[in-house]
Amino acid sequence: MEIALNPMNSKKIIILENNSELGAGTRGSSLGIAALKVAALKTKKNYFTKYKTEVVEDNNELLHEANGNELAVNAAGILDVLNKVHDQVKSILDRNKFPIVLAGDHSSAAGTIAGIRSANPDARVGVIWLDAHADLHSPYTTPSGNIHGMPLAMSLGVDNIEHRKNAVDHETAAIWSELKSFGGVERKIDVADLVFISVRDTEEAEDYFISEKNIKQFDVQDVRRRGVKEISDETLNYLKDCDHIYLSFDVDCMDCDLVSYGTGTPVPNGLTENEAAGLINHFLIDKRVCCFEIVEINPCLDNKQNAMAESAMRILENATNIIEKRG
Ligand SMILES: [Mn+2]
Repeated sequence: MEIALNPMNSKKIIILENNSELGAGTRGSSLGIAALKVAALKTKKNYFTKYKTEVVEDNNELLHEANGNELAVNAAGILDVLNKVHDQVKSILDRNKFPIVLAGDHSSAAGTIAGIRSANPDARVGVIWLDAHADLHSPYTTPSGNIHGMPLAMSLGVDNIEHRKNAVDHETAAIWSELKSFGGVERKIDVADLVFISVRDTEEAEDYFISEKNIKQFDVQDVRRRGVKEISDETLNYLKDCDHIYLSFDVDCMDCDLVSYGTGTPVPNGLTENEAAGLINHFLIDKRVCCFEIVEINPCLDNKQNAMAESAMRILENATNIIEKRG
């Protein structure tokens, strides 16, 4: 039987699905995109037939095998996925399309940033990181070995070895070196071009790094007190020398008690859905924002059925409309 779908009517946006969850410490974020698709059915807007979707081949079957690398769990499988994310993001940008990346765990962002960098080798790339966590760990500082806590250290090409907590063996050091350098450039971004929003659950080694490097950050109270417009304007102005900006939305930037526990590492006292949406919508008006990524939805952990995916889906629909309209 032939089933006719709506014609794809967007020429601008391509959805890139990366179902990899090798970087997370709890299981289920590979179902995050499926949960988003279920959420989309409620709105009857045919979101997923409007856009061409490309899929990254994952290595999630590796989860069923023992992994001996305790300080960089599943590193080899993740490196392979990140190379593919890099290639596919670069390819989408090379075709002058806007990639919306929907991913399982946040390690995906290292591949996305690498792809943006490769597509724009001479450009300065800024990063806006909406997250409860700083994701600045390396094998030298990680308390868990989970690589979804490391994508920014990979992208910045840093070890934070001054504040090391762990003795790293040669094999781990070698693959970590590859994780920092894949995609052809060792330092994809600079600490001066990074802005944290809603980061509130960090480890000491990360705190030292953030304070020593003077990384720009806005906490939840800043957003609540000053409003999304002022914070987003100040963020974009802070990144005024960047040619391109990547917007990374880890759903755990939102308050787990207000929104949902449907994410791998839920943290209280976060943004409301409206605050997160407001910030994202303001950022996306700026045409330098060249890629938007949503990560870490985990329906297996959701205490309110599919609430996290439904929340993320509302944000995604609004964000997509803004990208479509900005010309
Ligand atoms: Mn994260």
